[in-house]
Amino acid sequence: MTPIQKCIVEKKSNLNPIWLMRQAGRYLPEFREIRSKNQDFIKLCLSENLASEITLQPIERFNFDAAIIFSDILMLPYGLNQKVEFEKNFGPKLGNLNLDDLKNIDEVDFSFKLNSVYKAINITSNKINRDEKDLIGFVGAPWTILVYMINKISPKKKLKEDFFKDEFLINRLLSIIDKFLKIHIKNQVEAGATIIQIFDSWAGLLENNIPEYIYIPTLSLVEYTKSLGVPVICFPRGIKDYKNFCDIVKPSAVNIDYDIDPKDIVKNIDIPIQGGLDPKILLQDEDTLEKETKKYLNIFKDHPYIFNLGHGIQPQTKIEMVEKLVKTVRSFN
Ligand code: 1CP
Repeated sequence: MTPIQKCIVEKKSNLNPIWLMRQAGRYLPEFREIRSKNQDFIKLCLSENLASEITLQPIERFNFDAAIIFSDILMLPYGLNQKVEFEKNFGPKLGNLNLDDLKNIDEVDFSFKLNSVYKAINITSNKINRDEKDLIGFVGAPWTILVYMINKISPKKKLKEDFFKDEFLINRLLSIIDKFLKIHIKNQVEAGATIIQIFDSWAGLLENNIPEYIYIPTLSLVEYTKSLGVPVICFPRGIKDYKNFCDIVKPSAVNIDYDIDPKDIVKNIDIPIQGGLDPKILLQDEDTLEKETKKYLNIFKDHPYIFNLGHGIQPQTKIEMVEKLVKTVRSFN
């Protein structure tokens, strides 16, 4: 069993496995080199050999305990035939939504469109030592996918006032998203993903109706993933009440964000915990990094804990700082 599986399934503490959210990406020079020759981001995600190579880059450099497949949460709307583009220095731009088109997509069309993602997982799965390392597949949570599909660009700090105006559209979309996220999860697991992480990057934008948009739709995916025999890690970024989230949604593990007090969490939540360290700490000096890293390790010393960040690693992060972080975690006891 891998260290992460021991931590999640057997609830062992003191193992401190480590991987980092967005570890395969922009802070790595070897990634930037590939990216500079591949301007179309979606096409790059769908180039199975390159996607697998990028997935393994941070493993080769830092020997992390898990690889996370190089893909994007927005492959879901892409698979549903909504146009998705990534514009430099701006972020994602999605095309218009047409419910009639969406209704015509079936499982076969969708899986065919995303087939290269599954091939990339399969190639990677055959290249890693599966007794030692996990291969993480992932999806965006229904709420976060809904936000991108309706808003069409990053909402940044808040939703437009008329976001909820078309109740029929929202309800139809949520049911389509639920169906295809499950297909996407199943395909990733069949291709070799050993854990699924659900990224709810915009959970913090919701003040009301959290059961309706977050708990219920996420619970549906968590139960489905567990039924496939695979652990599921949730990251409801910015949600105020992590304890309530865990009590209702019952993920196999939960990733906390950097605004959360880890001391409160360790007292109140008994499921395995992942993450927490503010990715901006990696932009400071080595001593601060060591101190902050040890703070998390000490607080979670008697709790099943997977070391990770409280959000994705920043593009400006220096390689030496990641090396320092890994060394601090690996030598802690
Ligand atoms: O080179 C580039 O310009 C592309 C940058 C990039 C990368 C490297 C994007 C565009 N996506 C990715 C890969 C990616 N995205 C991974 C790969 C595996 C890894 O190394 O972790 C993962 C897990 C994601 C997940 C993702 N995409 C999330 C959830 C996590 C989070 O950071 O909150 C979100 C919100 C996205 C959307 C997205 N994709 C890319 C960007 C710039 C964004 C965010 C835009 C926004 O702020 O709305």
